[in-house]
Amino acid sequence: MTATFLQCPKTRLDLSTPHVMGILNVTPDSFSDGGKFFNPTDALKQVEQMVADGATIIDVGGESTRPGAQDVSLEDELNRVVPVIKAIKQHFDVLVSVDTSKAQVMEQSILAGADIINDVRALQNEGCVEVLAKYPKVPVCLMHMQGLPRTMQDNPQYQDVVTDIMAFFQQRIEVLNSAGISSSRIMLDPGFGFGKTLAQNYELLARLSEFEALGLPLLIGISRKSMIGNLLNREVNQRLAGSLAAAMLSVQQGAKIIRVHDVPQTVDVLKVLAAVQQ
Ligand code: 9MG
Repeated sequence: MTATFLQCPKTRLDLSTPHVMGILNVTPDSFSDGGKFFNPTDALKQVEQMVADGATIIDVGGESTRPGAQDVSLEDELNRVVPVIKAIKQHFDVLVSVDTSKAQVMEQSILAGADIINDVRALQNEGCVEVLAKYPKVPVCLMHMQGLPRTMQDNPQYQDVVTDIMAFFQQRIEVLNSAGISSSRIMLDPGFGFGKTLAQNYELLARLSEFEALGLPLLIGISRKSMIGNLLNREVNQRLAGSLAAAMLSVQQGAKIIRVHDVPQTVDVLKVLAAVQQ
């Protein structure tokens, strides 16, 4: 049975109903909204809107993870995310996750008030497991990625996309458990678009319910991604309908947190689904 709540530093997140995580990229170059919320005032306005629209988590990211993205220095990433996390926690009653793969950014973000760590590299970078082990109330999302953002779409290969990702998760869960990080703090994310072909992404979406066997909450990010654009032949700003369909299919198969750009529309879709499921 998958856990029905997630313990965060100051609250318990009830997972009996799905949550919408609003994306806040404080980067100049993210694929969909790069540069839009780089200025802290614009960032806070966007947070206010996402919270009003029903987001219960805001995912703050200071490094673009789109295919081909350039690395960001530690100093730049800290300067981007830490003041924004502090300001969000000061002004809004909302959970904040930080999307980072750097141990120092994780630690400074936690000290600034971040509730959740979201790592597309699943805590594989040096020092990350140790930082999480030091803060026993902070949960973490481990995402699967084959390769690295700059080259991950070159020629992704799997024997079986679901089985291979499950094996990766099992291995990472063991590493974290051995370091003292209990499974009750771990969420999993198969990493749509991160080292996967179009066919592999849709196979993953079709078979998402198989991850329930691991018994940990699933977080899903498909919003406006290329797997929508390439299937439908749509530019980034025309991918709403495809993203909503993917969100609904994910929640129907057990996903607990949906990471999105379009908060109010996703909240509506999940309300319709909940009405049917009741
Ligand atoms: C930061 N980021 C970009 N895409 C993502 C996804 O699909 N999942 C998670 N957890 N983080 C993501």
